[in-house]
Amino acid sequence: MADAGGATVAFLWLYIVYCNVFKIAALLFSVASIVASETKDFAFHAGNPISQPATAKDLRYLLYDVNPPEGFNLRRDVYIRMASLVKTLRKEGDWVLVLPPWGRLYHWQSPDIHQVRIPWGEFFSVTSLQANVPVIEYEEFIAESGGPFVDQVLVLQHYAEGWSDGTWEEKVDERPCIERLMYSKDKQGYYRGWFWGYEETRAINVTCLSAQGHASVLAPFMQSNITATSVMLDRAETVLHDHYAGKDYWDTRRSMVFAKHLRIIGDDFRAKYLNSTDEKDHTDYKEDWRLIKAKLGSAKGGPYLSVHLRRKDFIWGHREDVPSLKGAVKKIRSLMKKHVLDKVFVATDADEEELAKLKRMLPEMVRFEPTWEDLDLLKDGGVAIIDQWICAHARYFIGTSVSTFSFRIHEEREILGFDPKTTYNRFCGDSEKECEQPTHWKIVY
Ligand SMILES: Nc1nc2c(ncn2[C@@H]2O[C@H](COP(=O)(O)OP(=O)(O)O)[C@@H](O)[C@H]2O)c(=O)[nH]1
Ligand SMILES: *[C@@H]1O[C@H](CO)[C@@H](O)[C@H](O)[C@H]1NC(C)=O
Ligand SMILES: *[C@@H]1O[C@H](CO)[C@@H](O)[C@H](O)[C@H]1NC(C)=O
Ligand SMILES: *[C@@H]1O[C@H](CO)[C@@H](O)[C@H](O)[C@H]1NC(C)=O
Ligand SMILES: [Mg+2]
Repeated sequence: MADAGGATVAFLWLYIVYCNVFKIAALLFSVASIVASETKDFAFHAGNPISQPATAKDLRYLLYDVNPPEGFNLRRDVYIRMASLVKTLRKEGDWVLVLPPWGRLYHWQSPDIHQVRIPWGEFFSVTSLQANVPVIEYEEFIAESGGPFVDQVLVLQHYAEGWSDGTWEEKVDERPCIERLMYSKDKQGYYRGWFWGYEETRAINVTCLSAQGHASVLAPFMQSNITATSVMLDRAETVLHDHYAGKDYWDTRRSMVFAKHLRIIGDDFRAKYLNSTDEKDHTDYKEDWRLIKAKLGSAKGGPYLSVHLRRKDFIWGHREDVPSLKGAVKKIRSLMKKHVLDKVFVATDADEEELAKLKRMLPEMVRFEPTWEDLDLLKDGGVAIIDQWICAHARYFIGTSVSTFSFRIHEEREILGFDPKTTYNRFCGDSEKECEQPTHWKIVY
């Protein structure tokens, strides 16, 4: 089937080389001033000890990490919770969110590819994130805060006793650690741990914190009981969204703009193989997410059906709500007929064996299949984003039940202004005659 296109990849090489040169220059000449001049007033940014010596001593850093087995798209959701917490913290004090490098994800199994210590800039537009809340990459944190040290790690956990007398209440308490601590003391008395693959990073203190409630339930404790400059929350997925699908949720979600090089590759692929361009499809995009406010139903989408077919761990448990390949293909054909679409783009994590079977049953399917060289540059995370971007631009989308990968596509389509009927669809299991369809979450601007 289709490859990513040699010219695009050559362009990408230049782009990444350019980015790396830029990154080094930025570190040498002070990150903030360059970012500021590049983005003018587009982004506000973290305080900077060089340009703002008066506030430097008050600057505090929030770092976080997520339970190792969690995948890319749940991690994107946890980012939204932490951004919300930082907004709350910033009501009292100059807090900055440090972006946890990507790596060692269970699903990122492509062999021979270096997939740790990946900065957010490889997947997302960091200036777009900064227009929502001050964020910095981890390496900027090291450079800015004086070295690879985290003052205080708080490992979040639930309450050992569960909900006391069955009533839910929001609370936070320092408690002994329930699970085995994933940090150990070295000879110098510092704590060593995973720290996103940065072996030289050490924590000065690690304690456990039982927390129950929304992300911002942590704010009073962090403001009053902790004096450390840099505070890392481990197991950050333990806390809930402050207000799921509210204005603040959507501000943060809209700011999570995919990195430009990934969007360009996705757009080139759409044009080349799917006869799809923003102009024809009414999916115009603006670099500044704050200017995007598409009316529901205004996006038409490219002349293809898009499908997210989640397999692997979703079928190992023989879940009732996930179809067999045969069931999925039957549904795909009926949707193509109903919507008069002769092309189908398939995003899937199916293994080799299932993929071969799917190709036999659905020979006309179009997939984004990177070469090894492409993959080496884009990484599994970049390929997943390109798949999501192409799915997001189709005239009609159908995803897999309770997959966060599919949920993120719903949101992307909501931002682009698709009619909800073309977005909030999922495959039913073979034994389900009808099944409950995903919820429509409307953007609050
Ligand atoms: N490229 C690509 N990767 C996928 C696809 N579906 C799943 N994956 C991979 O599998 C992971 C699934 O984990 P996650 O993001 O947590 O989504 P969820 O488990 O479906 O809720 C993704 O992050 C990708 O690495 C797909 O359609 N295309
Ligand atoms: C924070 O400190 C105050 C005052 O010392 C104390 O009453 C409170 O219990 C502490 N909070 C937590 C969560 O430990
Ligand atoms: C570690 O942090 C806890 C919680 O803030 C504090 O009670 C304790 O004194 C700290 N230990 C050291 C050695 O700083
Ligand atoms: C692409 O789409 C346009 C309509 O938007 C159509 O006129 C044209 O024939 C299509 N090209 C191909 C190759 O399908
Ligand atoms: Mg997952």
